[in-house]
Amino acid sequence: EEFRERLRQKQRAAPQQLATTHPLWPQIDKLTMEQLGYAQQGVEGGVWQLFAEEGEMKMYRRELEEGGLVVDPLKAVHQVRGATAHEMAHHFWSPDVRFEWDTSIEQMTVLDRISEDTLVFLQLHKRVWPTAQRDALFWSHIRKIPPSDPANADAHDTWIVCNQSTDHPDAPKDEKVVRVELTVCFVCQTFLDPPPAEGEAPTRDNLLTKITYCSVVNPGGWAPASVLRAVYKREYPKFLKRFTQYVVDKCAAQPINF
Ligand code: 6CM
Repeated sequence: EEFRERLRQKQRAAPQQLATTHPLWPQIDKLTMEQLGYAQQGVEGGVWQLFAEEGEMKMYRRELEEGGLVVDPLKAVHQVRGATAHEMAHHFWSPDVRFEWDTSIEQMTVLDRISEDTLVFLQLHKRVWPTAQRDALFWSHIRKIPPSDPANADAHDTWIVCNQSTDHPDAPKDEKVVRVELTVCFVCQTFLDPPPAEGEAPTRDNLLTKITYCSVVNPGGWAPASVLRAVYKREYPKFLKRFTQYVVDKCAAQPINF
């Protein structure tokens, strides 16, 4: 019994493994900050073509092929009212709610918990006719970026989720399923617009969150360009609309989480 108690004490005292000691950490940190910079760049300059627009949501792509496969980079911007950047990013990252909004998934497994803010996911996606079924193996990291300019009083923290393909011993490639290669980032910033009245606490009516979503997905194997582009054109707007509405509805009756 004494031994068990000592063991319990030791377990309680054991520091949680820090992401910074994990071998993937330098890559996670570097890519996350690179993706943040990339997301913050505008879409002017003529390389981005608008392919979908609905209300505040605008989606752009750049046609690009690599080794005969479509890898079109995508960049979407959106604005929503009623939820914060933290709430948006949390729901995008959390495995607990993934099936509530990502309708492209058939199965999802968390293979590894690198740290409190970094998970390794294996996802099996729905098959798109006439191509082979796809899976995706990636680390997913969520991070808060404090405002760099303290004079920028109307903007709160920026939040980012960065997803990047990786390898994992528990996820060998299945010969029937093709593995995609992806780099995805989801970046949000909250503004108090309109600002609350002097001395009053903000309500959800004061929250305006600006969202940028960027992705580059290499299909990893044969897929006809026209089919892929048609699926992306239909599925990406559907995803971003559905996801943001899901978070707004879910948070509506809860206290604001900045
Ligand atoms: O970013 C999105 N979801 C994240 C969480 O799942 C994560 C996933 C990226 C997957 C990238 C696409 C894989 C391609 C598989 C084929 C798609 C089939 C669609 C079938 C629909 C019937 O970053 C949102 C991803 C939205 C994808 C359209």
